Amino acid sequence: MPMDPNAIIEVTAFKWVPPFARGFVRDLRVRWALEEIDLPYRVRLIGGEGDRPTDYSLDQPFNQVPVLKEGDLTLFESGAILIHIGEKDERLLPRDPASRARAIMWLIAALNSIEPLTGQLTAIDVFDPNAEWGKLRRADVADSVGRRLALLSDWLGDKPWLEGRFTIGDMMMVDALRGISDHALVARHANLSAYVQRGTTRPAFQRAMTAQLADFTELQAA
Ligand SMILES: N[C@@H](CCC(=O)N[C@@H](CS)C(=O)NCC(=O)O)C(=O)O
Repeated sequence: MPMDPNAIIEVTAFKWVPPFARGFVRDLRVRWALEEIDLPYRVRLIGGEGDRPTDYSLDQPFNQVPVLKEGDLTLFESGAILIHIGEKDERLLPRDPASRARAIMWLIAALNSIEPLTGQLTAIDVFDPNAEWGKLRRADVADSVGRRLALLSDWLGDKPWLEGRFTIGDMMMVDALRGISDHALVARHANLSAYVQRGTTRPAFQRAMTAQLADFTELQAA
């Protein structure tokens, strides 16, 4: 069924998260993509852990954010949502089939080859910093992340973006890199630091960040 071109897009976000997570909730990726192509959207704010609307799992089986709704379409998974938004505008996803495929490849690389490793570091540094198991595992995990980033840095070289031009693959990669709990691992590579900086100083990213932070309307601790 063709999509209604006038349907206003809705993005789900949390009205409260702990301070460390503010600015890093994954609806930011969706807001960023929409801001890049000047597509207006409205936000549906929902409660945090233990406080989801009762029927929310019909939209997002894992009870997470973001969800995008557009007319009859409901989508979850930030990667799928970015591809969907990218399809709307060549500035985010090239029309040439090979370039399009490679942009999607990088988006998946960020989700599948970077975030699973960096997520292990987050689990230690952010979620369980005093745990004995974390102290035993951390050096090995940091080494694995470091090796992966060195290879990414080699690939990027002196290019501004992973495929030479900005795509949804860069959006996902920049967001994955800026979320690494040990910033020194990125800072080791001047080109990766500059890449993250290039992404996060884009006006659209800044607008998305400001909007997410402004939407944490429930400021008391849960
Ligand atoms: N793979 C999902 C992950 C979504 C996700 O991890 N969302 C977090 C916020 S960044 C969340 O809703 N956490 C609350 C929970 O898992 O209950 C995506 O990329 O959309």
